[in-house]
Amino acid sequence: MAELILHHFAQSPFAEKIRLMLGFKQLAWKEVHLPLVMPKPKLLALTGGYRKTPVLQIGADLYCDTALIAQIINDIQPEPNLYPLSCDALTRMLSQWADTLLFPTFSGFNLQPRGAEYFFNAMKPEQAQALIADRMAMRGGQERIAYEDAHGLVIAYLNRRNQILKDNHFICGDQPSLADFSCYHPMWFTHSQVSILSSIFNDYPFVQSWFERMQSFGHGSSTVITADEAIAIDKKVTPKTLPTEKYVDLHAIELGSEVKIRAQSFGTESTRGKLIAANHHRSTLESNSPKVGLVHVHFPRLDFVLKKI
Ligand SMILES: N[C@@H](CCC(=O)N[C@@H](CS)C(=O)NCC(=O)O)C(=O)O
Repeated sequence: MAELILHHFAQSPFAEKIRLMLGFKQLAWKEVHLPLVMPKPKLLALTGGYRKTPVLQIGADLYCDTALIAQIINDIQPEPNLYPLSCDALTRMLSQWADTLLFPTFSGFNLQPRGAEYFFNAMKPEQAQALIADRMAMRGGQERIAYEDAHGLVIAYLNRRNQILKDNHFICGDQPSLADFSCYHPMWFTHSQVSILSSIFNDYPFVQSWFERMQSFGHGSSTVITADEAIAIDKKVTPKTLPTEKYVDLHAIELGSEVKIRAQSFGTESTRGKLIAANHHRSTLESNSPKVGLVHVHFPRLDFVLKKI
């Protein structure tokens, strides 16, 4: 089986979403520990510019964003299925909602003002300052959702989730699916990084027992390697042959054009390369540099902006 290398750091909720999936699928994987803030020269050499956490590397193929990484892991190890047939579209929609709305709402709750004090006090002051400045810049200067608003929303969302989980073991029914992992990681951050706020969950017993069921999947088995070792693995191979499929052109950009691609919001640094494939779900850029050789960098189509250079 292809060797999975996850570039991530321990405190990252989006990385936890993937670590837990790797446990759910009982996979073995390698991990490269990333710095929490820029600069990340070795990651950027591989991705051509994408900086977020996590990134999945398989040889000379780099997969950006957990929406795509989840699909790749499921393709490699289809059972247990993250997209059960009975709720394939629903679980994808709920997952996108959780990653783009539930997560920032929880961040507003987790990181102001008691939670922030608790979280940042665990670091050296200069580390805390660097992290705050880095994430402010990633938000383009936009403030987090205010604590009072976030708190009210978190309660409303927990109430709804508690109702769903009263009659179901998982969010879409009896089986875990993608949406469970996306709803899990913001709550995991509260429990693991700002446990001073965890008492908010006490009123939601069905959410709590669901959380414990999810947590019991674990992380599979992993081995730590360095970023240089990951680059050496990449340089030994060429990217996987792309599947023969129709190019889905949504932007009137011909295949083979030089393009840049970036996340729609939060961390909008772009990746440049040659557009070599795109279907409804993902686009693929090819780039070639002396540092990492020929790589294919893959992005989800949803929530990403594609432009011809
Ligand atoms: N939509 C992205 C979000 C990833 C994300 O925002 N990750 C955070 C860490 S949890 C991040 O990149 N922070 C800045 C960094 O690590 O450089 C995904 O699903 O992968």
